Amino acid sequence: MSINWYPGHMVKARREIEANIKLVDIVLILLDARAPFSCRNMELEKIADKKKTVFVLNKADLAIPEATSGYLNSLRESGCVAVAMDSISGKGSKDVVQAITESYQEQADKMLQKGHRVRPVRVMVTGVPNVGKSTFLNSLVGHKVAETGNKPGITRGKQWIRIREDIEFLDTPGLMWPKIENPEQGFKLALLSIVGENAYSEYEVALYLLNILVNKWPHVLNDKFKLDTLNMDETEILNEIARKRGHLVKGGQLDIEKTCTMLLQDFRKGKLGKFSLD
Ligand SMILES: Nc1nc2c(ncn2[C@@H]2O[C@H](COP(=O)(O)OP(=O)(O)OP(=O)(O)O)[C@@H](O)[C@H]2O)c(=O)[nH]1
Ligand SMILES: [Mg+2]
Repeated sequence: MSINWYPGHMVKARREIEANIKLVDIVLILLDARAPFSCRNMELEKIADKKKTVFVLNKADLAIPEATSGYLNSLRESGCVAVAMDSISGKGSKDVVQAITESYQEQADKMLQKGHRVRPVRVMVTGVPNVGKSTFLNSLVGHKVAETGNKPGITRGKQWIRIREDIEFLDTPGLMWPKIENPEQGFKLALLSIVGENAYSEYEVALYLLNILVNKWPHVLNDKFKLDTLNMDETEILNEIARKRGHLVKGGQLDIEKTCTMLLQDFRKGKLGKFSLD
C-alpha cells in the first residue's frame, strides 16, 4: 500500500458542507470525468441527499467521450441527475444550467401554487480537491469570482453570485475528501492529483500508470515514447523511456525520478491522450 492518505480536515470539511447545504436548494457534486466513481464519497453524498443533487463530470475534455457517456448512463440508471462539462472551454455549461432548472422545477411549482414569487434557485458546488471547483464556478459566472469572496473584516455571512436572473451560486465551493477504499482507487486519485503529492511516491504511481498503459493502451507507449517492444516489465519500460528521453544524472546514470515526474505531468495535462480509468 503506497498511498498514505490521512484526511485530517475531514471533520471540519464535513461540518462546513453540512452548514452550507442548509442554505441551498441544489448541490452540484463535481467528479473527475476520467474516474468519476473513484471520486465519490458516499458519506458526504448522504449529507447532500437532503437536497436535490446533480453530478457534474468535469474535465470531460481529458476523458474518452464514449466512456463518459457510459458513466453518465450508469449514474442516470441509478436515478441520479448527471451531466458532463469542460470548465476550460465552458462546453457543457448549458446542460448544467438545464439540469439545475429541471431539478428546481418541482420546488418552483410549489411556490407558485402557494401564490408566492419563484425566487432564484440557490446552488452550491462540492467536490474533491483539484477536481476543478473554482474553474467550474468561474466558467459559469464568466469571470473570476475569487475576488468577490469574503475578505477578512467585511465578512457578513455568505456571498451569492448570480449567474443568471434565476440562478445563484454560493461563493465558496465545498471541499469533499475522497474516501479511499482500496489501493487501486488510491492510485487513480494520485494519478489525477486528487490526493496530495505527500501521500504517495511518484515512482509507484508512474509504475501504476505504465501498467495500465501496457494493458489497455499500449499504442500510447509506442507512439509517444517510440518503444520498439513492450516485452518487459514496467521498471524496464521506465528505464527505456528514461534512456530514450536522455534523462541522466551526473555520472551518466538514468534519472528515473525525472522520468516519473515527466510521465505524470504529461498524463495530467492530457499530453498522452484522453483516458478513462474507472
Ligand atoms: N482540462 C481541464 N482542466 C481543468 C478543468 N477544470 C479545471 N481544470 C484544471 O484543473 C486544475 C484544478 O482546478 P481548480 O479549479 O483549482 O480545482 P479546485 O477543485 O478548485 O481545487 P482546490 O480548490 O484545490 O480543491 C487547474 O489546473 C485547472 O486549470 C477542465 O474542465 N478541463
Ligand atoms: Mg478551488
